Amino acid sequence: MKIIVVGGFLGSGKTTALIRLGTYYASIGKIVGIIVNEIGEIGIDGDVISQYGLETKEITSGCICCSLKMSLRETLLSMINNLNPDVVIIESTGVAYPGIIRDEVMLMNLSIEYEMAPLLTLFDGSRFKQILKEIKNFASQQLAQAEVIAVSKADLVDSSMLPIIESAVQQINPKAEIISLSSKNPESLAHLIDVLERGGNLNSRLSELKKVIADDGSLLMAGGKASGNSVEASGVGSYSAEYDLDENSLGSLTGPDYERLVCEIVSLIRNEAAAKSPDFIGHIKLFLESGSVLYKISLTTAEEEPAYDAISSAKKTDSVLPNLKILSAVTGVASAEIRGIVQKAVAKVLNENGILFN
Ligand SMILES: Nc1nc2c(ncn2[C@@H]2O[C@H](COP(=O)(O)OP(=O)(O)OP(=O)(O)O)[C@@H](O)[C@H]2O)c(=O)[nH]1
Ligand SMILES: [Mg+2]
Repeated sequence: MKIIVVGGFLGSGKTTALIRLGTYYASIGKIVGIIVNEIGEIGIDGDVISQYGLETKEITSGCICCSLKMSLRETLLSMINNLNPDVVIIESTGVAYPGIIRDEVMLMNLSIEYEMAPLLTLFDGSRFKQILKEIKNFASQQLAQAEVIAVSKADLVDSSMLPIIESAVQQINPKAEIISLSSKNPESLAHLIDVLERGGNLNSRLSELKKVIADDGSLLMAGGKASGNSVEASGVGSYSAEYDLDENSLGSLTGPDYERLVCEIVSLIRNEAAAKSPDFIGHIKLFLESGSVLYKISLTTAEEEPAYDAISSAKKTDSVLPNLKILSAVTGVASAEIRGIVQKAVAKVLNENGILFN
């Protein structure tokens, strides 16, 4: 069994990349299990990933590198027992230290033979400037233990900027192998898989690992600093919620109506959050299911317009009651404030459109 841990800040493209990795491994006959951790009580990525027919377990309401280490263990063990996967891909939250998750897995003494892929951390090339402005220290900590750093969304980065970003990232972590990644580009993904398949030596990782474990068994960050709570260190406020939508009041809404609705909600949240934190970065994501209509919409900076992610469903969704899930996690806005912003925006748009909700 191979275990791949994928880390990287909010909205850096982890889920998009792992869906493609998982689909690739499934297509060559491997049994694939995905574990995805979301910071809020309501998860969205698990729903999205399972739409692609991949076996997915979601861990919500906290971070598996801080408060939910036991949940990770239980989830991984039950996945091994029930699915017997060849490949397990673990997506951390965007506010986790991915190195700690890799270390936790290695300390679990799993009874079956496994190989850890090099620790992969994504760094969003398209938000390079904003990341350095808003969360330089936190992002550096995320990158510190990575073995492979993928400068993601390379298709959105000017080709003259790419080497500059790569060398800036290399300075933060001189030991890591730096690659560029566009999840839209099969060649780029093939290169990533190649790098992950090189595997690595478990013993040499274990000896590295011993350097980051304190005498009392607690984990240290690179540089000898105590790990602390990554969610607090990130300065990100977050809120997630799920709304059941009344089927009758949806009436004759069609695809374009839903598109307008979800766009309005996300834009309203962006505007209100930007009023408090003008340069925020993070991830505001919304997932809507109604009959055969299925949308995921994402926004990762204060300046961006909401963008749709096309979802080609492997599951039939007609039986699902209409519902809307939303997760907002942004820098510089307290969780209580983001909660108020989300609740107000959703209520305003649904009320204006005569949609009853719970
Ligand atoms: N152009 C482009 N967009 C991408 C790429 N990868 C991801 N995206 C977009 O970036 C947004 C965030 O992608 P996700 O895969 O949800 O990011 P994530 O890191 O899983 O986000 P969190 O789990 O919330 O931290 C979505 O709108 C994706 O479509 C890429 O390679 N190129
Ligand atoms: Mg994700």
